[in-house]
Amino acid sequence: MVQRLTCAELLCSLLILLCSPTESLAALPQVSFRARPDLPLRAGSGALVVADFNGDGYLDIAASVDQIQVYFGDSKGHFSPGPLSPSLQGGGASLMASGDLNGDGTPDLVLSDHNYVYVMFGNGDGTFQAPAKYTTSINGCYGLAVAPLRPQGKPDMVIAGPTGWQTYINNGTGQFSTGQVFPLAPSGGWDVAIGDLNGDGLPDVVISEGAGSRVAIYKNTGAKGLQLANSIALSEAYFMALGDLNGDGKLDLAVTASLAFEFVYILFGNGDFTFQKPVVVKRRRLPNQPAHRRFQPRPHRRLGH
Ligand SMILES: [Ca+2]
Ligand SMILES: [Ca+2]
Ligand SMILES: [Ca+2]
Repeated sequence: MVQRLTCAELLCSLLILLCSPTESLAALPQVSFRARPDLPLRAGSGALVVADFNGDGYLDIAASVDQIQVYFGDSKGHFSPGPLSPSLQGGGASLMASGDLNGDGTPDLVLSDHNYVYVMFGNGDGTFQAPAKYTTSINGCYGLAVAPLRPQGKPDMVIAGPTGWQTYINNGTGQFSTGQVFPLAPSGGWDVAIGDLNGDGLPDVVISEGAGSRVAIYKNTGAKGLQLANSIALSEAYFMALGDLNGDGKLDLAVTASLAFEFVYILFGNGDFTFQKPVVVKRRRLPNQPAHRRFQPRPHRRLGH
């Protein structure tokens, strides 16, 4: 959950920088950025995730290529290449998340190549153990997130995929069993966001349905698991982030509309699984940026192919 909130804060900052502010967003605090220190990545790097992988107190970056490459941070915005670890057979991962899955104090990795979900335990020095593979109940994986869904529990996994979404429950040692499975038709689930939407201390789950043009909000009831609490029609709702964008203490939801990222929906939360009417923020093209930088839909591959 920490990682998702960090992403949300980053998305909020990027929105302010990139987008034409509407009346509602104009009240947000203005931010500025120093010149960016670009980090050259190994060719073919797919997914990235941020955590302190060597325990020195500074956030690091793990990038998935044919191997897992860690870049150690110095807290000043500089990163230096660290060790490599074997990654997934046949190539890198397209999706990554991080959390301490086995409770040893070291961040671990969750990865997916869109077909399977993999867990790699961290060794505490920037290297990782060989991946353990999990077959999904939803015919693959389009989006994933990691957070403890149960009080005092170790992080669980939530996966969205071609035929719906599901949870994997952590037994406390980083071994997972299939939890709840929610079929979604016709488009399945696209992305996952986890956060406490009603302030009861239990993380709730939001699933975007991509071409299904809906986001569905599931309440974490504790003993009775996750239950649908609300669904909101949003045309082509793809990638999401949760964060408190207006500082009222209630989580808000940012959703990219279409795979071309042409605009973003901002939904200010009411703290009870409902949201205010979406604010639509159009993307503003930066100088020297191509007119269209379209992202290709993720391949819809079936298991075993
Ligand atoms: Ca570090
Ligand atoms: Ca660990
Ligand atoms: Ca808010």
